[in-house]
Amino acid sequence: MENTNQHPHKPNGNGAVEQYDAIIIGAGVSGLYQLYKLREMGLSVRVFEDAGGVGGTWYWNRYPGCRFDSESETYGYSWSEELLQEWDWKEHFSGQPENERYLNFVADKFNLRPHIQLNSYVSAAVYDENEHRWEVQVEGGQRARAQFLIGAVGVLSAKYTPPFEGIDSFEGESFHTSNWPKEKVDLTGKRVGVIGTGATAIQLIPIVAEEAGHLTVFQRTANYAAPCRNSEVNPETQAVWKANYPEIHKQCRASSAGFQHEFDPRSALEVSEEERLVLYEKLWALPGFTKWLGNFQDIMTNREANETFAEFVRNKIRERVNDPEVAELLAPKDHPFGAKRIPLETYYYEAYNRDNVKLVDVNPAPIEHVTPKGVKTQDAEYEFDVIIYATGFDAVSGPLTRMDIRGEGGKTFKDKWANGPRSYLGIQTAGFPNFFIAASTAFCNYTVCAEMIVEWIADCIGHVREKNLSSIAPTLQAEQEWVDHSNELASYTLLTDTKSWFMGRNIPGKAPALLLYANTVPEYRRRCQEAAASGYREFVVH
Ligand code: NA7
Repeated sequence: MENTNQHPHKPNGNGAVEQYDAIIIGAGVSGLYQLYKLREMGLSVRVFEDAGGVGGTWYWNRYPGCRFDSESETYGYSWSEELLQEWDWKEHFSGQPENERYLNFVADKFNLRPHIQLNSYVSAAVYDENEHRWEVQVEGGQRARAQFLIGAVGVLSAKYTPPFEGIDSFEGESFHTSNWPKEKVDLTGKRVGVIGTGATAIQLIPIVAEEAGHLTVFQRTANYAAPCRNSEVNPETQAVWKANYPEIHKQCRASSAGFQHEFDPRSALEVSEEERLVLYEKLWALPGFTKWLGNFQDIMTNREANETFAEFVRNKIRERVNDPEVAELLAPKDHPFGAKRIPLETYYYEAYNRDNVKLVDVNPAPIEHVTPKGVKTQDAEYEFDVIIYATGFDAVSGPLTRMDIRGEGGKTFKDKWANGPRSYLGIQTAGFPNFFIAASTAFCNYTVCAEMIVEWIADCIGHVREKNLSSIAPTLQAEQEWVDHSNELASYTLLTDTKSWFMGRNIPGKAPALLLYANTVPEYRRRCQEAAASGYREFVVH
């Protein structure tokens, strides 16, 4: 296999401006498939990737315990029967090392590497209105131009570290989970502090707890974590998947959220408490997001219905944590179940029964700053050898607004999205012709919607080329209607009042807006298909 840490030729920035048909930013799940699609169509394509290897999320998030929260057989690409038959998933919820291997396998199998330039962060992209071309600037000075620019930068790739004073003064080692080193980090016997208790921390904590001498977890908001129930895939199951992939993918595409789970059509409130508990126990015993996406249909829209399950989960936490005070701290009471992303866990709650693990609630006494020796909260000082920031991401808009992207009239993308995402279909933005966002921003099993979006973009680019057009961008009206429609859908959910990355509320100063499209997968696909089938009626073309 080709060495993923190097690239044959990274120009030094003094050369001429390179010309391509399309430039893709990012070589993760979406970017790799976009590259494959556009190459198949005969376009010259360049992918610029910030990382030292392909894989996106699965390159960066190599912290201990990192894995899919989707069933492996539903997360893998569906577009190559050969790939589906050749690849064996080892675990039902595959871990980061295997996921990274998978995406490297894809890059090799489809000969994608010659088109990918690693260690290349795109810092700026400017649209040339006369030539209908994008010119991108890669950090270090290299420039390249293309008619089409695709931001395949993911939704959770711009890491967020709270701006604690003194971070750089810390004398021990510190890591953000999404910038975890490739080399093993030895925590044996060390005093470790973990800041954050989101999905990432919840995967990480049980493993760190076993290795560290002492672990202190700083929690601001408790989460409703549910058992992942991961296991190895046996050969029989592997064979069943391989024989049934078309059916598996069909089921995912037809479901509300791109999984093989489907909501129970009944209301939680129309059945007796006894009946409710029977379903809840059954869901609890199953792997994956069944507890969320196989639940009564109204748990995500009706507060009272939601509370019946929220209390069920709190009781499960209380059963598993020995110290009742710690259990109460871990049992969320400030937001509905599912209003934040449900983390899947493996012995997370049991970690707090260990003598070497301490939970610190930072609500009464927030973290004030980082010191050379550790962390200072308002009422205590904690000394550490290692601090782990599991503090999340500037989601969805962050990776895009951190680049200096300028569309028609020099308008910046950052300004355009200052009050929340403004797009049509989550894919294109008015005033930024030929710029496409290839990231799944639906409530969707990531790859299921990402594939659909990548294919939509490829078709749209095919349309522009076929009709000899120069550019395409949605009308302002189509964009406004999409924003209104998305906000209306958001208003029917229980998501909007919660402080979560879904709402951008985890980032101080970020305008609150639901960053994901709260519709079902079939309905989202229907709208995307309609936009194309109408002959791109809602778009301005030149
Ligand atoms: P999350 O879910 O955004 O979690 C970040 C955590 O960091 C969360 O518990 C935060 O508390 C905590 N945090 C952030 N800033 C602070 C400060 N200043 N003090 C204390 N605690 C803080 O990110 P993850 O990486 O866990 O997961 C992101 C997604 O990746 C996940 O949903 C999956 O889709 C994959 P808060 O909740 O804001 O009170």
